[in-house]
Parts: sequence; structure tokens; C-alpha cells
Amino acid sequence: MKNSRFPEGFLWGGATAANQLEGAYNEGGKGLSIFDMVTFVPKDKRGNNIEMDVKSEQELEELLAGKGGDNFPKRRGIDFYHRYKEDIALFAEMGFKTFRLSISWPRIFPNGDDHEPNEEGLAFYDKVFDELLKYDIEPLVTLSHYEMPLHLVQKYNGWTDRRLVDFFVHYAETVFNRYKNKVKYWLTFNEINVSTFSPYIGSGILVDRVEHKEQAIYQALHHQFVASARAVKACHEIIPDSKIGCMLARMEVYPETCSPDDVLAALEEDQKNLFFTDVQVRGYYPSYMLSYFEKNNIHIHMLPGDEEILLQHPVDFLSFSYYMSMVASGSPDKEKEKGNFFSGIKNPYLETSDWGWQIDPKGLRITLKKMYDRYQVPLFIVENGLGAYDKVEEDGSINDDYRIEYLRAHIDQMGEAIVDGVEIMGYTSWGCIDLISAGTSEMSKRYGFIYVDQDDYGNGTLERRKKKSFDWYKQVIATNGAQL
Ligand code: P53
Repeated sequence: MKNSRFPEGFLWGGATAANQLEGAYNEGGKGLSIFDMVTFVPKDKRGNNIEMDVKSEQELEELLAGKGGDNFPKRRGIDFYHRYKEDIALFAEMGFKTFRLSISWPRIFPNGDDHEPNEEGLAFYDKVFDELLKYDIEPLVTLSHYEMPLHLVQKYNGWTDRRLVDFFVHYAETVFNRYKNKVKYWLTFNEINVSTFSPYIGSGILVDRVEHKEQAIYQALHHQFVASARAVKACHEIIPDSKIGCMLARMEVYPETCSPDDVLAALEEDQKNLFFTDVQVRGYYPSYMLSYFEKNNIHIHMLPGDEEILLQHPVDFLSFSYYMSMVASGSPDKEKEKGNFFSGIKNPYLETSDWGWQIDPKGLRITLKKMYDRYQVPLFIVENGLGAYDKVEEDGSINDDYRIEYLRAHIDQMGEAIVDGVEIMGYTSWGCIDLISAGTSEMSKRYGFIYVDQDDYGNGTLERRKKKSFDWYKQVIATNGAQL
């Protein structure tokens, strides 16, 4: 299309994660993953939006003994494990150029510290990748998306233990070697910054086992940075024509007012978010973070060679999720209103989703421009979308105009950012098929172009049904974003 703002070969598609999609949690030799232990908590019993952490040894023991609840939605997912052919055919019908999925680490190494991989797990992803390639859909594969083997939590307290680096690199090399002719686009750790607010899901840490929580989190992150850089190195060696990126939950932060105090608070919030990409793209720890560590009595233990590996093997591109923006205030005792996911301050210029996420399409353009200025590497939006309640009408249709509106506005701003000079590789909308929510384990928080008949308790036929947004997105891709 001549009038498109998007470059030729732009990678349009959808994004998912194994733990929210596959189900079959105990089939094909798979070991338990951390998210297999997270139960559904009904809305009226939830403190806030994030209920995904297992916090203590005792809590984990109870869950394993079957005493901590019986609704584990991520164990069932949406049964992609058995229905991937049907689902991929629907993605192909929409014209997907790429499909983002994760490999479930415990399908390949059930305990995480095993020496030999599980052939049945490897064979499953061979079939999935072959199916995608049959339709010319490029797989975009996340190595670790909140689904590390549970055994690594039990035995090592997750990424706090340096030995995880070797286990992860062995896993990464195994899948690079196996899929080197099928997969060219890779991501290391999904939303690597998630550990700072969810240490169990981000790093496999049971917080009751550590004395200094922040110390443990940042030490675990150091191990992940090193593991990620070594994976980058291995990926380039094993698959020379590959591209491998990092992945950040991008939190664009605005000052509440133009008061310098608020501006400074917003800047410092932003630095805490950009720290992760500073390390992974620039290749070294930024001075503001070293200062933060010093002030908070955090000491990162590094081995000789760690700094070199970070510097020598930065990522090829930067990918991120974008759902909302946030507001920071410099006055600590100010009453914070509820309504924002993390900081609690409401932006009066924005509307919120049914889950209180503040919808901000222009924030996407701002964030794209800011990150491209800072890093000068290609960007990839690998998650964006609207979690909403959908209604199936009597005639079977699902009229998700609100979703179309959300995506249209964001894609439009992405187009404007390209016109502004930002280099963007692609866009994969989150949860292109309805799946289990990461944050709340709900099925009823839906993101898809494809409806899946299942409720929060696992009732339903699992039948797939196109929503109104299905045909809309199909036309977006067909016109390379010219017709929104
Ligand atoms: P759900 C928090 C903030 C932003 C993104 O989230 C987040 C989270 C964690 O909930 O996670 C990403 O399902 C994540 C996906 C997740 C998606 O956003 O809670 O990478 O796994 O499903 C949406 O609505």
C-alpha cells in the first residue's frame, strides 16, 4: 500500500505465552512451572490487580498438598496444546506475519537442572513452528515468560542462585540448536522488570527465605542479565541470521503537575523502569542505579567477566509491552487516589479500563520516541491490547467495538511515531486469542480477536469464535496499517 506509514515487511501479529495458553500442564513429560501453582482469586477477594505471587515456603507446600485451593487456571490455559492447528489457521486467516509465543521451559527441562532435554517437549514445538511456517508466519519466541520450572524455586530459591545462569544457558542453547532453521526472532526474559513488584513470578523467589528482599531481587536480576547476555551470544553463534531482543513492561510516567518536585519524581520512576533496558541495550549498569544500590544497602555480587559479557553482548532490538501510562507525585504524604495500576494516582485526562488501567494511546508514541532517542536500536511492540468483558449476543456475534477503538488509536500513534522517525520492527497485539490473565488468572479478562468459550472456573466448550475485531485486524494487516 502506497499510503501506508508502516515499512514493507512490518511484522504484524499477535502475542501469547505458554503458561496462559497451552494447558496440558502435566502432559508430554512437562514439569510443573511457577504459574501452575497460582490459584484464581475472585474479584471481591482480591486486594489489588496483582495476585500472582506465592510468598512463602509454607504457602507453596500447602498448594502442592492440594490444600491451598483447587482452581489453577494456568494449568488448563485454553488447550492450545491440543488445538494449535485450529488456532494457527485462524491467525493465518487474519494474515499474521508473526506469532509471538513462549517455550515452556519445564516442557524442555522438567526440573530445570536436568542434563538431557525432554524429547516430547521439543517435538511439540517442532510441530507448532512447522504449522506456523506452513502459513509463512514467523515465530517470535520468548525463552522465559513467567514459567520457570518449579523445582528451581524449591531447590535454589530461583534466580537468587548463580547456578540458574548455567541452567538457563543450557536450555537456551538446546532450543537454539533444535530450532535454528525454524526460528529467527527471539526474546530472552519477558518483562524482566516484573521481579521488582512480583519476585516469585519474575525470579522464582520465595520472599520468606531471604533477609533483604530488594537485595535478593536485584541479585537475581543480575543473574538474569548475565544469562540473557550469554543467550544473546549463543543465539548469534548458533543462528547467525537471527535477531534477539530484551523485553520490558514499559511504564511511561508523567509528573502529576509541572512542579519540579513532581517532574523529578517522574524522572526517577522512569529511571527505575529504564534501568533494565539500559543494562541490556547499553551493556552496563547506569550510575543512577549504582547510587540507588548504595543508598539502599544493596550489594550486587558479580563474578569476573560479568561486566564484559554484558558489554559485549547487548541485544539486537528492544521489545516491550505497553498497556497504560502512570503518574508520579513528588509529595510523599499526598493522598493517593485509587484507579491506577501501580502508582495509584489518577490521570484526569485519561479513561480507564474495567481493571483500572489508564488508557493512553499518545503515551505509546511518547514512549516510542523516548526509547528510540535513548537507545537508537529497532523497537518492537510485542504486547498491547485491552482486557475487557465480552458479551456473546444471541446470534453468536461479539461486538467488541471498544477493543477496535483501543487498538486503532494505539496503532495510529505507532504510525505517527514512525513518521516522526522511530524505527519499529513490528506489532504483536497481546492475547490475540482469549487466554488466562497473567495478573488475575481470570478467563473473563479478554484481549482476543478470537473468543474462547470458557469461564473463570474452566466451564465451557473451548469453542473458538471470531469477534468483530477479527475482520478489522485482518484489514489492518492486509493494508499494512493504511486502513485502520
Ligand atoms: P493481564 C502487569 C502490568 C503490565 C503487564 O496482563 C503485565 C503485568 C502483569 O500482569 O503483564 C503482561 O493478563 C504479560 C502478559 C500479560 C499481559 O501483560 O494481567 O507479559 O503475560 O497477560 C496482560 O491482564
